[in-house]
Amino acid sequence: MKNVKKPIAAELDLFEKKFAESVRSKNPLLDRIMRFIIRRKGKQMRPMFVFLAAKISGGVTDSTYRASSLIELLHTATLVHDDVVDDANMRRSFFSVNALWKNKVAVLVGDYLLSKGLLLSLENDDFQILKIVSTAVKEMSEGELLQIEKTRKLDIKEDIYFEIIRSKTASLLASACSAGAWSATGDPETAKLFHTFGEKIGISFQIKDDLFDYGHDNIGKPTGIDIKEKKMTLPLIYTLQHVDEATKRKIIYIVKNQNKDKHKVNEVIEIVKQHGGIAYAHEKMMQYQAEAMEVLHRFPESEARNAMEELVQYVTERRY
Ligand code: 2DE
Ligand code: MG
Ligand code: MG
Ligand code: MG
Ligand code: MG
Repeated sequence: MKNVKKPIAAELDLFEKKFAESVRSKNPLLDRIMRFIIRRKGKQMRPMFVFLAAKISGGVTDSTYRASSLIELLHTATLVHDDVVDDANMRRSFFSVNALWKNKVAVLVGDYLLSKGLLLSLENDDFQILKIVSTAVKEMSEGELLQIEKTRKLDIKEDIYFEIIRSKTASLLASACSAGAWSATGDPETAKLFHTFGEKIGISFQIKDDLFDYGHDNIGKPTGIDIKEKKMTLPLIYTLQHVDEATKRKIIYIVKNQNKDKHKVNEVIEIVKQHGGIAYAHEKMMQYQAEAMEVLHRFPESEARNAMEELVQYVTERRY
């Protein structure tokens, strides 16, 4: 990550200050929670995508800073809401907002972050960027709902899986790259290319996240949570299509009825490993990454492009 941050180190520093300012609140409870969120910040990959996309396509402007704050505000809002939707107690190796302050507060905190993002853009007439990012948030909500609907029926084929991850995860990364490019150029073609690039990265990002759940390359994340939530992801979807009827019935039974039993869940994970589910998902992830690189290589080589390449590699090589 050192080389990724090098060409945008000053920008990331300033971003961090601006972001912290942008969530400040006079309400003591909100202020306390905002401080908590800032202290527990993640890897901040999305701002990196925004700044690098801007650098590659023309150069960082004032609007690039607002774009990265908008993206991070909405990203944070969706995570806070996601943990409510998923009933998750942990986020970034610590307690989630809903675990500490309960669902009611978490929903409102997400709303607060969302409205802060909207205001930041509107107050500065960043209409096109707001349109790019709001489209992504709409798609994320649709993706989450599609996931809930399909999860209930335990009926997910590969094409639906890709539709879900494209909308719930890739759309935001696509909009981060696209907004970054737009802030630098105001050019629809460049913004569109970066949208495609970000979408491919986002898909490989979520496949990686789903692989973690099977213990692949994982040094810090809990495993088996997706099965516990009856969430069928690519390794399992592939496996179900390549095992005999009896094994298929057994897996479905465990996911449906024994998904809280850690031993049974581990049994499913083992079957998935044995039948090449991990290898297949890994191959797909690398395929999307290669396609993303192809798009990136339409831009001339530069320090920023090299950094972006490294960031792209990091998405699939990270261990947590
Ligand atoms: C992560 O999925 C995807 C999250 C998108 C959530 C979007 C929501 C709409 P995961 P992890 C809930 C929010 C709408 C707003 C704020 C207006 O697989 O493993 O659950 O990180 O990811 O929990
Ligand atoms: Mg979740
Ligand atoms: Mg979720
Ligand atoms: Mg996950
Ligand atoms: Mg995740």
